[in-house]
Amino acid sequence: APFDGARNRERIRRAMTAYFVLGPQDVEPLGRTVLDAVKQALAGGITFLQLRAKPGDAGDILELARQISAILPQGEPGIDRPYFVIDDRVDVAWAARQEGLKVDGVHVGQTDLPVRHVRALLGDDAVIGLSTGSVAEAQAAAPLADIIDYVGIGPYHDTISKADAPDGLGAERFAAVSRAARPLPNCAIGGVTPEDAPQIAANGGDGLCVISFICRAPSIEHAAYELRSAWENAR
Ligand code: TZP
Ligand code: MG
Repeated sequence: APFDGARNRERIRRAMTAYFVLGPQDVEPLGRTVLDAVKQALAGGITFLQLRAKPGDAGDILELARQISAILPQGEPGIDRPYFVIDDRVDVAWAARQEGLKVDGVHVGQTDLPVRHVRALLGDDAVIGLSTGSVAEAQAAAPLADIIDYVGIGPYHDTISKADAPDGLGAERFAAVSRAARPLPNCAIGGVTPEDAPQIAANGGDGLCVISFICRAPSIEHAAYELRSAWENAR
């Protein structure tokens, strides 16, 4: 494949395979810690990680990012270790990168800072993801393919993990959104489990993004492994 710049779109597309999102709110009610959950998910082979702490003070998120960074393997993201991004907080992602943490960038939503400003603040080699939930949002994202690195598309099914989320898109609407987002890599999020892998793969998805499937599993390591295997078998 031709070289596609410092951020390497095809490497990011491959890393959509098993994308794990979590914050204290997702695990602490279950008697787990973010750090333990991340350790186990790393052992299971996740390919992308997002720290999504809601609510979260900047200093607290930065401290969690330091702790996560310390347990991530050395080396290249997408090759030697999962990519690691921070949800919403461009300021925290910037500070983390200033500190030399293994924080690759940020994932923003439709009402966060516009992505051209995010790119200007974080620089050329940061990874920037954007949430999309409709064909219109994906059509607006696709021309920004020089600015953003991937889109999250969802909710795929109804979700229990995001209070203000609309109803699930279902496979057919997901297909239309993923088509509109091309050539950007994408992941499907919202009630996703390994069982969804064949349908998501058949409808233009590049990978599986989950909170509860991993956070609520009896074995986080096993769940992460199942998620990754399901995608590798389906694509
Ligand atoms: N954005 C759309 S759905 C969702 C987010 C953050 C939550 C996904 O969590 P789960 O538990 O995998 O449905
Ligand atoms: Mg957000």
